[in-house]
Amino acid sequence: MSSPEPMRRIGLWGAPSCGKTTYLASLFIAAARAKWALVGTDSTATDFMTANTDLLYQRRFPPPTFVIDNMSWILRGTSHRGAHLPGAPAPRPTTIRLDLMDSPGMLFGLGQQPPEDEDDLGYPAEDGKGGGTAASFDELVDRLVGCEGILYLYDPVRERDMGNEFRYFQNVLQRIAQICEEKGMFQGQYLPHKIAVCVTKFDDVRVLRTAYERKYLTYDPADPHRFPVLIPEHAENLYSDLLRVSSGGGAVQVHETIKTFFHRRRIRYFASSAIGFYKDPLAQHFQMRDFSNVQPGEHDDELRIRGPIRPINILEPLLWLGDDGQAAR
Ligand SMILES: Nc1nc2c(ncn2[C@@H]2O[C@H](COP(=O)(O)OP(=O)(O)O)[C@@H](O)[C@H]2O)c(=O)[nH]1
Ligand SMILES: [Mg+2]
Repeated sequence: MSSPEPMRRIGLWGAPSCGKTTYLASLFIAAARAKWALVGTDSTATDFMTANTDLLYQRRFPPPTFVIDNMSWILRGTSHRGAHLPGAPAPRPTTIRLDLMDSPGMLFGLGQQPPEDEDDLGYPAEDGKGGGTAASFDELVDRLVGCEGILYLYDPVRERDMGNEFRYFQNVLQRIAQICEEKGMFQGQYLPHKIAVCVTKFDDVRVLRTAYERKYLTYDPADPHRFPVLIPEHAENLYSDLLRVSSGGGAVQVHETIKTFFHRRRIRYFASSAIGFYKDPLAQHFQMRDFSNVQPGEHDDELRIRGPIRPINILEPLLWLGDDGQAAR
């Protein structure tokens, strides 16, 4: 009889408003569809998931979160790794712990105070809870260091407008590196972690068009809707192309830094969407001229989701990170 794998820990990390909460809200849906159970580790985590998943079903996005979220969920399912190969290991029960690292304080670590005009960084200036403290920063970085895998969400749409990704990223990464140095965790020049670099909002017109124009797309012949699928070999190209068109230009440096600090066998690129594409119910297939699943609200300026939720690549990065068999030694 096969014994259960030890629990793998994954930290979910990304700049404010890159889509972490929406990612989590759709994870419950994506996981259930793939027969993976997602369970909160306490009632705060469960209530958060219930409320945000419910909002998605109401075709609304979760509200912004400005407080420090110290929440975790456990993903339970069966790993079929290599099932298609001869002599494959038997499917085995798998348990993955997902920690949300979501704090404005991540940006301003080491006791720095947020600048006066926070608006350009995506937080309300009047929010007293949003500033972050040295303790919260250190605590969250410590938790990231303690994970085997890091799910790093990158929002190309936000970056195009704000252009502060590198500033945000390097602040956290340098601290992670320092702690790993102190603890003797480096493996040669590399951090020991796996990192899934995940471009969010794949359904956004600007993101999908880039992939389409560069010929990075295909579709699954078994999919009756013929929704576009990113060719896995092009996932890194899409990420790097999107970085190059971002407003600050500094975002390109994030990619270089990832490749400097993480072993290439421990990096994988994905493009995900929490909500998926819209398909006109009367059309036979997905249509390139009308696929946006987001629309303005009729009575307010809150964005609404237009059609059914079809999460794309939401569970996949977690399963890759949670798989201990591929990490380079
Ligand atoms: N088009 C699209 N927009 C998204 C998606 N996920 C999030 N968003 C948008 O990004 C905003 C911020 O997302 P949120 O999850 O709150 O980011 P967080 O601050 O990282 O938790 C949402 O209000 C949506 O407008 C997605 O999959 N597709
Ligand atoms: Mg949030």
